[in-house]
Amino acid sequence: VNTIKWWQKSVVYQVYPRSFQDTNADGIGDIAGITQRLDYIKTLGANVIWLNPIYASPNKDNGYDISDYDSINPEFGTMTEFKTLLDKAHQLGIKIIMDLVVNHTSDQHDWFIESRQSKNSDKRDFYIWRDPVDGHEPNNWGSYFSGSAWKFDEATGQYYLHLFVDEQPDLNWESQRVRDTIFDMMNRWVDRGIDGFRMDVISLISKPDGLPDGHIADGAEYSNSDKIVPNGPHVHDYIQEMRQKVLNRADLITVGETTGVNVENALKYANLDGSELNMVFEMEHVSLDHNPNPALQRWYDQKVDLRKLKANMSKWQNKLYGVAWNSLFWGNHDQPRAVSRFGDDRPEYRERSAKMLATLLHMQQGTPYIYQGEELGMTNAHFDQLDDYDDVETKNAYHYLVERDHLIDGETMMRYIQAQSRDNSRTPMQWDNTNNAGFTTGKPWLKLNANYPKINVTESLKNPDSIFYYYQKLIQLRYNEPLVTTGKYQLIDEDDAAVYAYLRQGKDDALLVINNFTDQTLTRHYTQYTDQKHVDLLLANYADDTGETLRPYEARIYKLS
Ligand code: ISL
Ligand code: CA
Repeated sequence: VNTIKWWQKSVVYQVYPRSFQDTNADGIGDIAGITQRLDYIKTLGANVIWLNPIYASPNKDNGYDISDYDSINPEFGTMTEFKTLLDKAHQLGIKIIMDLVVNHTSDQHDWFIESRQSKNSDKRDFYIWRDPVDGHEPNNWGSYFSGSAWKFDEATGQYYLHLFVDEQPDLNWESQRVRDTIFDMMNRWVDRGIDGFRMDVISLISKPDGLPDGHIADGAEYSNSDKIVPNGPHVHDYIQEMRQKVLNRADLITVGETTGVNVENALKYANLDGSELNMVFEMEHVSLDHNPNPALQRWYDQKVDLRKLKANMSKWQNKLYGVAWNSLFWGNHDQPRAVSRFGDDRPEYRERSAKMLATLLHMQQGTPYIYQGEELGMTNAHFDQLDDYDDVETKNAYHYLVERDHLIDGETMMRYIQAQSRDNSRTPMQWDNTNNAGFTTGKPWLKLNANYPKINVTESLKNPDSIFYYYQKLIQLRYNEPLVTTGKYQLIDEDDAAVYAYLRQGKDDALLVINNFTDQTLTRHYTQYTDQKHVDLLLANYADDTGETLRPYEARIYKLS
C-alpha cells in the first residue's frame, strides 16, 4: 500500500500572470501583482500555485515560445521580484510550480538562431531538420495551430519541425546534449527554490521513429499530429532520465501535461511507484465536446452528453486507483470557462451550476486544479468580433478553416470561437467593479468580460453564499476528510443522463456525492446506499435537504458511516 503524498492532498490554483493583476499600468499582469494577491489565494485555501510561463519570450504563443529559460520576461518583472514572490508564498505555506516548456523553444532562442545558420552549425542537431521530399514538406503532419508542422528555411534549404506555431521549433530530444542542457536548466530552477514543474506537452518530446505520415481526415490538408506524435518510443526513457538527473534532487511536485495520452500510457507517466512524474494532466474529458468532424477539431458549440462524460471520468477514476495519479480540472488557459461550457451561465443558474461542477470534480480522486476566476464563476468572454480575440490558435483556425479551406462559414465559426476559444479563459481577472475590474489602470492587453461589475472578487467576498466560499469549503474538506484522497470510486447509475452520482468508499464509511447536471427538478432514490447508515450532509449548494427531490443543479456530499 502506498503512503499518501503531500501532493495527493493538495489543491492547485493556476495563475495566468498576463491576466491576473497589473501593477504598473501597462495593461499586462505582472509578478508584483501576483505577490500582492497572495493573501487572496491563501484565503481561498489552495496550497500550490502553478504559474504559466514567465520567461523571456517574443510572445508568439503567450510565453510558450521561450527565448531564454533563465530570465524573466521584463513585461512580468525581474528575477528579484520573482524571488520575492517565492519567499512570500513560502511564508504563507504556498508552493510554486513553474511551467516547463521544453518540447520547443522560440525561434529567437540562441540555440535556434545558431542551429539555423548552417547545416554544420554546432547546434544543428538541437532541432529537427529534414530535407524536402519531392519539393514538399518531409511528411504530412499538421501543426496543432493549423497548417503544416514544417517550415522551410531558405538559409539551408531544409525544413524544421514545429508542432505549434512556426516560431516554436521542436527540440530534438534524441540528442544527449539537448537533454543534458535542459536538465541543467531545470536544476538551476530547482536551485532557485521552486517547488515543481508543470511540463508542457511532455508527451510529445519523443517523435515516432522515421516520422511517418498520419491519416488525413476528409476535408483536411494535413494529418492530426495529436493522433500520431504523442507517446513516442523514448518518452519514458527521457522522463526517467529526468527523474534521475533532476527530479530526485528535491521533493518536487511534477505534473505532465499529456496531450494524446490514454489510461494505459498514464500508468507509466504517473505511476505511484515514483519512477516518472507525480501526475498526468490529461485532456480526454475536455475533448468530448469537440467537433464530430475531425477536420474541424475543437471548433464546435454543443454540450457534452453527461453519459459520455461519466463514462470517461469513471474510466480514469477506476483504472488509476491505487496505481497512478491524475489531475482534476474543468478549465485552464487553453479551455473555455467551466461554468459556460459544462454548467449553465444564465444568471439564474450560474452560481448553482458552478458549485455543482466544483462538487462533482473536487470529490474525485486526483489533485484538483482551480483556474483563476473559476472560483468566482467567471464566464466565457462572449466577444462577437474576431478582432477582439488575441489567441493565435483562434486566429489561425479562422484563417485556415474559413478563409483558406472554406470548410465552414464565418458566422458558424464565430459561434464556435465564442464557445471554444482559449481567450474565453484569458480575459483579465475580475477583482472589483471599478474601471477594468481593478486589473489595470491602463489599457488591458485583452478586453475584459463585460460582466465584471457583477462578477468579481469584492462581491464574492461580501456574500457568504458565494461560489468562492463554496470552493473554500470543498478545499477544507479535501484537507480534513481522508476519503476524498483515498476512497474507492464507484459510479452510480451510469445510464442516468441527468444526475452524476458516485461513492468514495472506505473500509467502514463512504462519501456519497450527488450532482444534478440539469436545470430540471428531478426525483432520485439513493436509499440502497444510505440504508442502515449514519448519514451526514457535509456540504450542499442549497440551504435545506429535500431528500429524493433534486432541484436544478443541486449538489450534495454525504458522509455515510
Ligand atoms: O488547446 C488545445 C486544444 O486546441 C491543446 O491541444 C493544447 O494546444 C495542448 O494541450 C498544448 O497546450 C500547451 O502547449 C501549447 C500552448 O499553446 C498551450 O497554452 C499549452 O498549455 C504550446 O506550448
Ligand atoms: Ca504590468
